[in-house]
Amino acid sequence: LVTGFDPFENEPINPSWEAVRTLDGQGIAGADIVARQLPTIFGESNKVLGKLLQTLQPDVVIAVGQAGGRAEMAIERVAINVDDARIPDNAGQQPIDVPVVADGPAAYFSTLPIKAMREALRGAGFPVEVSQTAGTYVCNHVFYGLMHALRRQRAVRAGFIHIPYSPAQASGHAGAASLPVETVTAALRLALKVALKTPL
Ligand code: PCA
Repeated sequence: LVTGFDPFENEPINPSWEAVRTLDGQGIAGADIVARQLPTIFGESNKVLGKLLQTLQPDVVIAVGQAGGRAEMAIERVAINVDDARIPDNAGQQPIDVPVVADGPAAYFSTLPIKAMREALRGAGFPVEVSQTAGTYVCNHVFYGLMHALRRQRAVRAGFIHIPYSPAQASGHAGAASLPVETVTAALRLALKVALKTPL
């Protein structure tokens, strides 16, 4: 399962959805890829994701989101139990300093092979880093919700990747870095392959 988000904060598109949508129905390393969109909405996003996890029972989950201003793709290491929104979400909610899951642990680590993915992607020429924070907005909320939902399913590899603006988006943000959507899609295919092939 790969997910992307719908557009937020006045952007006409969200490159995370543009990059994953074309993977839907494709195969990779013997696995079928399902790509779905999540709403950029606290709460609702994790409801939609929870239903997808139940119905699909995926082997690997990579949630993808836009991180405008970042220069590289960022494989996130850790999800934290905090919602602290800089701007309202697509439903007008702006939670400040509240937990994603009441009484949940402070954080969860990604169960993706983050270093193997970084090496493979760099080796193939994609700009990528390991990131130590997914922020405190809807992306971290979904990353935390994902890891919490799968906390007892240790055989499922799951995590989050942030991506830069698309070139068209970056043209509206002076000086911002960008990465073509097709490049992101190719990198995500490789990331999925590594996640499927690297033993736990
Ligand atoms: N990026 C936002 C939420 C949706 C998205 O694509 C984030 O980084 O939290």
